Amino acid sequence: MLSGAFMKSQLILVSTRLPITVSKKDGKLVYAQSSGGLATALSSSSLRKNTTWVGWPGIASDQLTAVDKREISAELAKLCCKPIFLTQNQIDLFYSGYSNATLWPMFHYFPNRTKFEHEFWDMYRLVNGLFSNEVRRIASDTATIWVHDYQLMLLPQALRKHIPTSRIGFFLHTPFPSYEIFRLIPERKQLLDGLLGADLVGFHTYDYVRHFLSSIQRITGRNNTLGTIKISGRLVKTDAFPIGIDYKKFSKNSKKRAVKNILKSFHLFNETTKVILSVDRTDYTKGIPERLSAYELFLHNNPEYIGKIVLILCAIPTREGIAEYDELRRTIEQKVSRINGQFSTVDWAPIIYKYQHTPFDELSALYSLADIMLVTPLRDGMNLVAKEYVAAKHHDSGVLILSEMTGVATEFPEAVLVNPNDTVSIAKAIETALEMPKNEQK
Ligand code: GDG
Repeated sequence: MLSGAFMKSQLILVSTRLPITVSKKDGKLVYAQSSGGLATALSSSSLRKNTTWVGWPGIASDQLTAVDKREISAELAKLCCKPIFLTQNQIDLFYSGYSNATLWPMFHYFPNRTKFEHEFWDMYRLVNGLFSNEVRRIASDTATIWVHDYQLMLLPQALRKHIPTSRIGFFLHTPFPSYEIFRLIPERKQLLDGLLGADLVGFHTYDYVRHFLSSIQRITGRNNTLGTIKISGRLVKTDAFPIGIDYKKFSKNSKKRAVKNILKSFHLFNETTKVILSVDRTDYTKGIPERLSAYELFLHNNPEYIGKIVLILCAIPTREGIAEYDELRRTIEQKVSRINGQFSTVDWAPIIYKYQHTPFDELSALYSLADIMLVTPLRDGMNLVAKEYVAAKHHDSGVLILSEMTGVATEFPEAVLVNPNDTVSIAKAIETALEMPKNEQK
């Protein structure tokens, strides 16, 4: 429960992306909801009074006139959001560069995909400084400032310097890797010092807390007492706060008439067709090609399911224009087309592939429809999709096949747990899920 005093004080949420993304179409500004775990998870907090959400609105300032910027600021102010405008060069080096080409792969245990460039780091520092200036402009001395994610690891320290009386929290949405991985980052010490500016540093799981404390000890030489680190008379607490979902939103939505109508419109699926669902951003950490190989193996091993099973693969566009992501999309599309070419009959295809954003009601209908939810990331901080499926199925039967490498696996031991690198065991898990008695599913 939040205390009364906290509820009245000023709360500033800071994340790289705002929950609203602005784009320009035919010269006009268009506003849309941002997709991804952080936006979904925080959207209910933003409804609290006296809250401002600070972040980048998703469009390069080079594309905007002064009038555009004023309009964006005014529109977003109605939603308690404050935009920070970034140039294309800043986005390339800070966002696509240090954040997504250095920290993201490293934090997900992909050191061989990691790029180290001095100019990425210089821009990371500069943009964290820009965020600090903007937050300072609106923060009172007693504000609670809640900084999110790996793109803003230097921000707690920068804010502490200028607003020492504020309360600063930091939450990491990705895994925090083991020391052996973290130590590979050239700027490891500066990143940790940045986080130590916070009063509270939160992670999804105790394993991530343990990894963080071990890096703190070995890189900065600071010890901790039960997760609390003492720094010149100040305490920095660390703990696990596994992120949740708006449970009612997902459990109730499946009962809505609009969602039921969408379900009815899926006339392709008769009672005997088994439906497997897969929903992720198209990111190499999510293990989509490996998942497809496992499904291909399942079809080889179980020809009796030909014509009776369908995999609905919802791949949501993300970080488009970055070579590795474009390459991943091509790999997925080649695999989908190979599997469909190999097994399709004139009136059936084993995979329905969507590379687009799915509206919320349709996503709810798909969760309701699915007999099996296939969540097999190679590494994932938490994974909200797994939680959403369980919530949507709360009165119904269904089976969640879940990667051991997700944060959510520590909370869902009842799921069918798999090693995402082991395609044979994923194919077997599909068989197990299909044969599982209804009462066990429930
Ligand atoms: C990061 C961490 C951590 C996705 N596609 C559509 C859509 N979504 C929604 C899902 C879900 C969210 O986006 C995805 O969240 P995840 O947790 O699965 O994954 P990331 O985006 O990688 O999130 C992750 C999370 O932050 C929170 O801390 O769990 O580990 O990587 O809510 O429903 N929603 C709609 N259409 C789509 O096409 N409506």
